[in-house]
Amino acid sequence: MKTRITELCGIEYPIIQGGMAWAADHHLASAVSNAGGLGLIGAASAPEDVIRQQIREAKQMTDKPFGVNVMLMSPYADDVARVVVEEGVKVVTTGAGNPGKYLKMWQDAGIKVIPVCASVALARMMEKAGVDAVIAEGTESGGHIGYATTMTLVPQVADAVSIPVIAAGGIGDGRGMAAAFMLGAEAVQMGTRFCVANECITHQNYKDRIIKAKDIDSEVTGLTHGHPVRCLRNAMTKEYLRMEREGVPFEEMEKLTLGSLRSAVVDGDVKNGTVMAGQIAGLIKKQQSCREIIDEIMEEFTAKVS
Ligand code: TUI
Repeated sequence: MKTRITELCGIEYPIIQGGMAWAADHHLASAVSNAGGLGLIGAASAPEDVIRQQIREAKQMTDKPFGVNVMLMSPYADDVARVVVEEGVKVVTTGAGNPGKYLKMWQDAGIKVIPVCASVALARMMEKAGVDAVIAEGTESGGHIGYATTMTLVPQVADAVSIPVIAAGGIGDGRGMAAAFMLGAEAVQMGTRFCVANECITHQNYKDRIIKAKDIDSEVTGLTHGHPVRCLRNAMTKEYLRMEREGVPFEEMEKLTLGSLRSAVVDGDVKNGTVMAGQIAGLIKKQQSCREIIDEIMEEFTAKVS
C-alpha cells in the first residue's frame, strides 16, 4: 500500500508504532519494522548511551527502516538529538515540545523529521520550518497529551498543511485507521495496541491491565498544572487526583509519580504505578505478535475502504 508516508519512510504499510517510554525499545521497534510498519525506539528520558546501544541492537535485528522518538522534555534531549545523527537513524519523531532547535542538524544529516503536533498552530509552524510530515495526536492518546480530539484535530491539521499527516490517538484497529484516512491522514500511529504485543517488553501485568480495561477506565492527571497525562485508573491516579482537588503543591504531587511509570512497565506494579495507555485500551482484547497486529489491521482497513 502506497501513501506519501510509506514512500517517505520506505515502509510497506502506513502504520507507525508510538515511541512509548520504557516500552518501545529495540525489540518492539525491530518487530514492527520487520512486519512492514515503522518501528520506533522511544528515547523518553533515557541517557544517550542507552539509546545508542538500542539503535545498534535494532540494526542487528532488522534491515528495514526504523526511527527514534525524541522526547523533548527529557534532560538528555540534546544528547539524544546528536546520537540519532551519529548512528545514521533514518526517521526521527518528536514529542512533548517544539523540535525547532534540532531541525537544521537533522535535515543536514538527511533524517526525515516528523514532529507530534497537538495543535494546528504548531503543525503550521513546523511545515514552515521544513519538516517532512506531522503527527496530529489527539487527546485520546496515552501519556502526555494535548487537548483536541483526534476526530477534530486531524481534519483541521490536514486542511492547514500540505505535507502528509499521520493520525494518532484513539486508533487501535483497521476501522480506526480507515476513519483516520477519511479525515485526511496518510498513516496512523498506534501506541496502546503495540504495548500488548508479544515482542513488547512491558511486564505481563501491564499487558493484562490493558487487555482487561473497559471503555471508561482512563483518567487524566495533571490538568491543574498544565501537563496532562492519560493513564488507566488505579490507586495512584485516585491519590493524584485527590491531591489536585485539595490543591497540594506541585512538588508534592511529583514525588508520587517519580519512577512510577517504570514501576508499572518494568516491575508490573499496576496498582501504585502509572499505567500509561490511551482511551482505546478498552478495545484491545488480546495479545498478539506485531506481524499478527499489522496483518489484522490491514485486512480490516482494506475491507472498510474497498
Ligand atoms: O510525548 C508524547 N507522549 C508522551 S511523552 C511521555 S514521557 C512523560 N512521562 C511523564 C510525564 C510526562 C511525560 C509520555 N507520553 N506525545 C506526543 C505529544 N506531544 N503529545 C502532545 C505533545 C505536544 C504538546 C505540546 C507537542 C508540542 C507541544 O508544544 C510545543 C510548543 O510549542 O512548545
